[in-house]
Amino acid sequence: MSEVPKKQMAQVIEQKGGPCVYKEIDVPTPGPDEVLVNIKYSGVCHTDLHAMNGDWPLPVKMPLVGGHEGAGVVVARGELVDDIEIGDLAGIKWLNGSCLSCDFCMQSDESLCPKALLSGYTVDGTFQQYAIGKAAHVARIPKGTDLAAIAPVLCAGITVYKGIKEAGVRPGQTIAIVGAGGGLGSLALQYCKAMGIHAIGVDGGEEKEKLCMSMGATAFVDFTKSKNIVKDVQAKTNEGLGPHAVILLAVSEKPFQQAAEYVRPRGTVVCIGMPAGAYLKAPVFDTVVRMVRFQGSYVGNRQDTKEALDFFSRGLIKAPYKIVGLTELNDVYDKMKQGAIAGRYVVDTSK
Ligand code: 8ID
Ligand code: ZN
Repeated sequence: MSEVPKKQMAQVIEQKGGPCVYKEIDVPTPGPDEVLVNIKYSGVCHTDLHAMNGDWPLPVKMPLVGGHEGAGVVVARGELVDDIEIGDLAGIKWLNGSCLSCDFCMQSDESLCPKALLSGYTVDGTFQQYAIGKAAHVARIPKGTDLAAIAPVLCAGITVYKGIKEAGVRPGQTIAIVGAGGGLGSLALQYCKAMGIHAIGVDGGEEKEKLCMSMGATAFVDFTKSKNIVKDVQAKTNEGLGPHAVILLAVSEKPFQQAAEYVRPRGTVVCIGMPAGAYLKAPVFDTVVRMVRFQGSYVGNRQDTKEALDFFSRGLIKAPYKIVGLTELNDVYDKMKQGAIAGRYVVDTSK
């Protein structure tokens, strides 16, 4: 561990509501089953803002180093770790660790593990130069990968890839992606394209429309202009029957209540976005006679991670991101609060 410094720079949330404070802290030491990753780039997910605001009914560690889309280089490992080497590229994602032996872990639903450790939420995350991850869970990143470009895949990519699988659609069918111009949304459009699925982007404003069409959306509906979202989304589908699935990524409640109305009969509404205090609401009669399915989808397991990263490595996933210094994290949150981010911001931990 000789080249690993004792001190590092980090963005620390010292109290609920923030802001982040850029300061020097100790470099952590990995436990027996952990690795220490020198984080080069970390994507900024809307979840990081939820964590800072403390607006979910799940207790958050405080003080906290946020971040869970961290890509970097393994610089130290615990004595039980023998399947990842110093110098290997690795990613620290939302699911930092899990027990690997409960019913859920045994069935590869690791995100449901009651002892799951969450990066940048229940354990310190990746808005620091050196972060810890359980070796079993860190994403293996192939040598030569562009670490800034892959960072958003570590949460946004894995999550939407899993969500598409949970939607149960086939190539040639149609998914409406709600919140398509955001971080998760732009990646969802790219995964749909790679998987041969038609994607209708739903978001607001011309910048996001342009982005969605360039990411491979087959159509776009602007929720800020539409007078009837239900009709407008259905009108973009084959025979006006509605999309086979809706993937909800928006951070507002309303679209969660509209989706059941425009999804195709026998279709699936996949909930991924988590607006604070929001509820799902749908008419029971319609849900029954249209045989609508509601599905929550929460990040992905280790195999989903491997598959989602493989799509990236094959050059199929190219979503836009802007690189800023770690020092500028509070500015990124300000833009995020205004819904003004098209795509993803990635912080460079050396700046
Ligand atoms: O595992 C999970 N379920 C998981 C994983 C990662 C992230 C869930 N999330 C959650 C985040 O916590 C957040 O609640 O997904 C949500 C979206 O994260 P994000 O993509 O990182 O957020 P963003 O970049 O701010 O994008 C949100 C988009 O929603 C649009 C906004 O314009 C923005 O582009 N949007 C909103 I707000 N209201 C909308 C509406 N009514 C809308 N789009 C369409 N219709
Ligand atoms: Zn995330």
